[in-house]
Amino acid sequence: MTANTATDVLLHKGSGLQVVVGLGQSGLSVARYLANQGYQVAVTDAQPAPSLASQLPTEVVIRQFGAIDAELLQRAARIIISPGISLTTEAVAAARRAHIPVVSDIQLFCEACTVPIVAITGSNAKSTVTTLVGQMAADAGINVGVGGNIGVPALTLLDDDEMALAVLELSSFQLETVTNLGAQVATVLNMSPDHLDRHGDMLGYHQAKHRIFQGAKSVVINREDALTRPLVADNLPRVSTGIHAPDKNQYGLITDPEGQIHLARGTERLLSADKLLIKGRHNLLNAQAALALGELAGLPLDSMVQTLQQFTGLEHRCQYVAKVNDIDYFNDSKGTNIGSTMAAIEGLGEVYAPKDGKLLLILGGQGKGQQFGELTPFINQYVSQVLLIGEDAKQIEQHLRAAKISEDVALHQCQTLANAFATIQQVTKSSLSQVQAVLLSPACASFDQYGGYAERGDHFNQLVDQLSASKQTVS
Ligand code: UMA
Ligand code: ADP
Repeated sequence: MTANTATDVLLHKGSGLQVVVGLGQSGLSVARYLANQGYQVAVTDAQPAPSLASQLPTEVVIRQFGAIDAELLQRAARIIISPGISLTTEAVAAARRAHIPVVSDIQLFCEACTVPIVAITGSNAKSTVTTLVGQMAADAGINVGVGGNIGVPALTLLDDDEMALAVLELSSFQLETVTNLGAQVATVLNMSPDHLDRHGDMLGYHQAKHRIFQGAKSVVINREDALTRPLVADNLPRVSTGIHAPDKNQYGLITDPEGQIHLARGTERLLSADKLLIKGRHNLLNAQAALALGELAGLPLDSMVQTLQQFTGLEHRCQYVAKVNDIDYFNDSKGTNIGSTMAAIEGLGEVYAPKDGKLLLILGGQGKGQQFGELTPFINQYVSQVLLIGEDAKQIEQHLRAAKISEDVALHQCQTLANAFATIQQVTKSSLSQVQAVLLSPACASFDQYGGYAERGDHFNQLVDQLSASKQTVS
């Protein structure tokens, strides 16, 4: 699939130094890819001894670790920046001022990729929808590559010569240095504040996300969120998703007189919502997005509907863990921004409210510059106890109080998840708390206390297991 002829190699050797900034997963994939293409490659990373250095190809001899090497960047013909590194990092900003091109691994990928690309971004639901579309393509017998922000560096997909379709989850960090992606179909699934510490404000974040539409052949938009519409290219084929009955050839929901909800395309009922294993209104939108993307990528509708019925969802996304002492525990550690936490509170809150049940919400970590007061209406409606953890816990409490959190909601500063579990045992002793479910949906990054959301979610699951085991020992 990749252009890697002897002539290319010769050409590349003369095309100047390629400097890879950041030696994480994506930096390693870039260094390998470019070295394999015959480029002269250098790598720099702020860590003194990045753990992936031992996996670099031997041809990569220039390795500057311990700081991002500003002088090396000034010698670059092109810089390939890792998504976790901000363009405002001084050495990178100086190189840009010197008119040295700065691109991401995704730019290299789309320039080399010869098969159609399904490109997916959004504040939330990216991994869920990307996995679903990938599964739909695989079930339809297509050799599909699934990668990007989901954890498989995009360039590694090019190793498969037989790949016929690429499904990419893309973050705003990856998109901010991508030009003319040229996807077969592109979407911004939804937009709510996230990564504002990196993008400055919602406008900067929106601009980065919307680069996904550059050169797209078709688009999927979310009718519930005007910020998902491309600002240009109104003439492109487009399919929309939403919570109301859809127009012809669009996706939406149709509710029977008996109250049964169906996923629908135009007037055609495709599947009743209770056949889906992933629950909540947000997942009905996610299922539609996957169908619409699949349709524009040429996947057969019948087969996609079959896949939907098998899909059990991903770990750490409103994942049911266990029932202990009559309380359900849910791990939504991937709820790392207020938009996802709102969806989780509303989705689960609606399940327990008819039984007079309330949620106990564990919130906190690194706040990323978000306005947590926006959670207050959801908390006031569905939550009776909020347990705060992590480095921005105090600030989150201030935001919630400033936004008039109800006096019926108790706030507890717990600092750590382990302390939170001690508090859970205290507060749930009283039936007055009304708590029927514990929800970890922190609306924050985890890096102050954990290696990532998965580690935080695993710790939560482990604490639930311990609680369950201690209960069995006592009884
Ligand atoms: N580094 C520096 N200076 C800095 C910051 C980082 O030198 O200022 C170095 C670190 O020392 C480290 C390397 O850069 O060695 C890490 O690079 P990275 O943070 O870009 O991480 P990768 O391992 O390359 O993983 C990246 C994505 N990470 C981020 O965007 C932060 C992964 O998304 C992605 O799966 C992977 O590429 C493959 O495409 C993770 C993520 O957290 C899951 N994404 C964010 C999110 O989903 O919210 C956007
Ligand atoms: P991403 O890859 O964008 O982070 P995930 O599929 O991993 O998305 O889900 C992240 C979080 O967002 C989870 O906590 C999940 O419960 C929540 N979520 C899933 N779909 C939606 C949606 N349509 N709107 C808001 N939140 C959602």
